[in-house]
Amino acid sequence: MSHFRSLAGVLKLQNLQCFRKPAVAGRSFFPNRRCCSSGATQPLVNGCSSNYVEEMYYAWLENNKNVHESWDVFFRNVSAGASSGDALQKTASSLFHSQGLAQAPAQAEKVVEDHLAVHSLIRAYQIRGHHVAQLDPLGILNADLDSFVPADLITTIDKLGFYGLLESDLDKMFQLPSTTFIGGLDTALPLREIIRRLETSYCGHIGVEFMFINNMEQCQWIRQKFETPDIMKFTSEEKRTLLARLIRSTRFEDFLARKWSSEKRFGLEGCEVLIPALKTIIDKSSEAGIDSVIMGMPHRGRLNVLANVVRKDLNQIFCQFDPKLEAADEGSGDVKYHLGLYHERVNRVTDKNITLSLMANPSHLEAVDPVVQGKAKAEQFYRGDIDGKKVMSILMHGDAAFAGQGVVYETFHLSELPSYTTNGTIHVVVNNQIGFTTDPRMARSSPYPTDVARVVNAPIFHVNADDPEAVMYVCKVAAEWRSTFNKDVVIDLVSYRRFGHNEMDEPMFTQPLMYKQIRRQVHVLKKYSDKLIAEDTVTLQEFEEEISKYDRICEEAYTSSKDAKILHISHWLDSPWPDFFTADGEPKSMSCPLTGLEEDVLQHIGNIASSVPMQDFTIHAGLSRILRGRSEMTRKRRVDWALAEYMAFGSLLKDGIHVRLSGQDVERGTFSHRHHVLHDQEVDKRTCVPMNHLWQNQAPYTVCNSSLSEYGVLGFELGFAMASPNALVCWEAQFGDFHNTAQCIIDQFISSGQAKWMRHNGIVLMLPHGMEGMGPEHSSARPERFLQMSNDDSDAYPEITEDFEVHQLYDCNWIVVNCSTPANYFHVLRRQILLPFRKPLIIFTPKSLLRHPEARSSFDDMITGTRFRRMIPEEGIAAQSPDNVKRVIFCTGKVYYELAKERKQQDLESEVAIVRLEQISPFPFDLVKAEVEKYAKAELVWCQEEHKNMGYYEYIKPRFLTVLSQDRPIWYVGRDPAAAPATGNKNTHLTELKRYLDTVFNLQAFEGKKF
Ligand SMILES: Cc1ncc(C[n+]2csc(CCOP(=O)(O)OP(=O)(O)O)c2C)c(N)n1
Repeated sequence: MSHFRSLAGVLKLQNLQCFRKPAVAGRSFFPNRRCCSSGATQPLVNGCSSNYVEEMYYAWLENNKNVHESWDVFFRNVSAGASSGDALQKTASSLFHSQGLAQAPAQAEKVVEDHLAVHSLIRAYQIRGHHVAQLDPLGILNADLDSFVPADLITTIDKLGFYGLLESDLDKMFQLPSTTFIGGLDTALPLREIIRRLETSYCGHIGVEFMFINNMEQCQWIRQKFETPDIMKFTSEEKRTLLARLIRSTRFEDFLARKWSSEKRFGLEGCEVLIPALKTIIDKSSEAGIDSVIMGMPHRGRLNVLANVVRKDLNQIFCQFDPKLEAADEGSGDVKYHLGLYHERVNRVTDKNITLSLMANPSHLEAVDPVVQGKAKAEQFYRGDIDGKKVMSILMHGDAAFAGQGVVYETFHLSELPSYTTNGTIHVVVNNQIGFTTDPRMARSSPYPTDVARVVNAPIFHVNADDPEAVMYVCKVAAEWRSTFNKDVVIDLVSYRRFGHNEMDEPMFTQPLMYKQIRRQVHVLKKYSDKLIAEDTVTLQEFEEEISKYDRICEEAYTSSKDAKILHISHWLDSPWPDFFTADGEPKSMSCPLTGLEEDVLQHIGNIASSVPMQDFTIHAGLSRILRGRSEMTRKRRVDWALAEYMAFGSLLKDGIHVRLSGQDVERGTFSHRHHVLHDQEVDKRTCVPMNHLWQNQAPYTVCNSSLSEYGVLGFELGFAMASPNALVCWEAQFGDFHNTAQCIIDQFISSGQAKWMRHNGIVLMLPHGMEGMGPEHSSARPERFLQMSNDDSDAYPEITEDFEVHQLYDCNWIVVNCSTPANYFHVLRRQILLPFRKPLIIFTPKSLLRHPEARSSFDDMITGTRFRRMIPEEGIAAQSPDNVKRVIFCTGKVYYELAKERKQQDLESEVAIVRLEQISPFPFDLVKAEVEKYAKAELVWCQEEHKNMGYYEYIKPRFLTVLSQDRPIWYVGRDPAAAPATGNKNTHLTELKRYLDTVFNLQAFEGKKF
């Protein structure tokens, strides 16, 4: 076989030596047998590409009657040892002699060469046709940023020479390869027609980029969709629907512009086709069975999408423009072009129910992408929609943001991962060829803004947005692509922005020539309506009536919007949880639950956690040791950190709560303590998740190692947590400090999401934290950052009512804890779900404590009747005689163990009390007050291992002073202020540790000092 492959190579090289780019001349082995049947009738001279030779060879091997006589002679000659060139000569001459043809062998070779050239030409259009497609409606820019015309496209007749073809060849017939569909039912076409059809398919208003896809079936599918003659046909009905949608899109923007000429709305003018485009995608997807679409989009055209795609009541949209209306709901709200929405309706085209949700998002472009994906994944998961046949996501992008924002890349890389895939997303780029004031040439290095999608082999359909039918066709194909292959696809709507970045901006400052052209540009609605009127699809009167009808709808909604007295943010919820809250959106109860468990449940989970609940499963010897340790602990009614977590997760699963833990290497655990996925040492890829073997009817447990991303993955998990309140969704950072690459998700969604969008979210962030001499990174999860964003008032001592604890949790924007015991970690995880509302939970999790012999808890602290302790007071000798206590050290987390050890060594257990703050925020004012009053004569110290300008001190200090009515000082002991979170020098680390331990137990340290 290799003989024939090299033969094909020889043929190629001999015949196509004039080609500059070897890729053009066919590049891959393609054992497609479909054309074998025609091989019997096709003579050798009609086709000689490498693929074709191989096809013929396979067919000949099976039976020499399968191929044309010429091939038979040829293969027999080669098999007899002739060189390929000789074989060809011999074949030609024997054939011509036997058939009495007068053609000379040299002519036969020319025919072969020409066929190869035509095959290459076809391929060139498939690969590079988009470079010359007429994509820019303005006709002034090149969508690929380059005016270069590929040498191998026949844009002028003289370029035939590139292939060694002549003008006289234009009317010769050429056999078409199986990798093209331009022939329709014809297997051969004249060269002139071949070029014409290729131009129609690849160089018109659609530019298709797909030949980088490493999948033959997918490439064939796309070729068929764009090459088949006359495939882009629309019925009159479809055209009328398209026109009606374009009218709505256009007139909606016009209406807003008329009524609120000086308001920012980030209008869609120049890309009005987005609305019919989305509607087509939704229609086609609904036809294929989709009944829930989750969308994310930036500012541009958002109000239009809300009005005309999601179908939000127009009067509610118009209310948002009234600056005098006050908000009825709690929270600070958001600007109108960020609000989300959830809406169930009937799709008029398919007559099927469909739910559309547009996710609320911040200004931070593309930040919502992974959030949408997470929510879509969760909906698919909870509905058992494994292949995404019911739920899908659509993401819209601006061209500058799509190219510039790294989270786009991170999101694409989730698209094919089993625990993160949404089974194909349709991306729509509103490519108005400008980013605010920045020209695309300054905004990206890639030819197209969409090149990022190539990493996942997503096809990219560039389309001139001033050709609505081309856009609709592309949308239809994209929807079919998704339902056929369940893979991402990109639609690049090459358009323009009629006005400035927002309605107040003057674009002529920076893009004068472009905007001169834009002013001359005939509106797409005008162009399309003229076309339909000219071809008698609609009459002018019908067109005008449709416009008046929609204008009337807008006017009526505008009038009724004037009656609104108040704004309801709750009307803009993108993820309502109707069964979780009351009809008014309130929690059904207001109690802080007990979170302990029956002893037998603890025992059962402990037993499963120490076992391998699968037959014939060989685990690693080191893991056997760990499991034995768990078994031993369970027997002794004790837990370490990993087992406490097991018990929290396992018990929630028992109650039907889905638990999902995602992050880098979480399955084993960065610190090799978790081991939630066991790997058979004998059978490759055989795994066992004991957590899923706990109870018969338990909820599923998902534990998944993520891609190496924080921004993308945390956003995804946040989205996942939005779908249902009955799930514990946890994201664990590899080390806590890495969370800052996801800072945007933390700031824009987690910290402030409820205030802006009234949306509850119970996501848990597990952030390994602790100064352990590991250097500036890997040490601090930056508690100060989270605490600085906590919304509890530092200066107001709250009213302490009976249900203060739960109210405080309800009012806060997130909960920040640093547990010092496994039992408390267990309780806080369970409390997260047992609370009657949802709040993000930030946990600073330990590293060395995972194995610290003292960091163990007894079942006694976890059984029924026990609960999360916001503060753990001194429980030793000091607590028995508080008046003898000279100093109370308040601290949080791991440093407690260092303090307790040092206190013991210095024999200060009756003079120094140590109090642990487990819930740092919201601050347990009530408990701290009780503790400082108990030790009324003692000096109060806050001790932390972090640097003074980091950690917790800046947060706790004003709150302590509020508790103390500013009457007593709270001294600081810890590391000095610093720029980096920790030293890189082990020795310095230990010196610093010794220094603050010395200070904290030096009872004279603050004598004579001023606070
Ligand atoms: C992450 C981020 N950086 C900067 C901005 C400020 N900004 C708002 S719109 C915009 C231009 C966006 O251009 P493009 O993505 O092409 O969308 P268009 O506005 O042209 O529709 C910029 C830079 C932002 N919103 N988000």
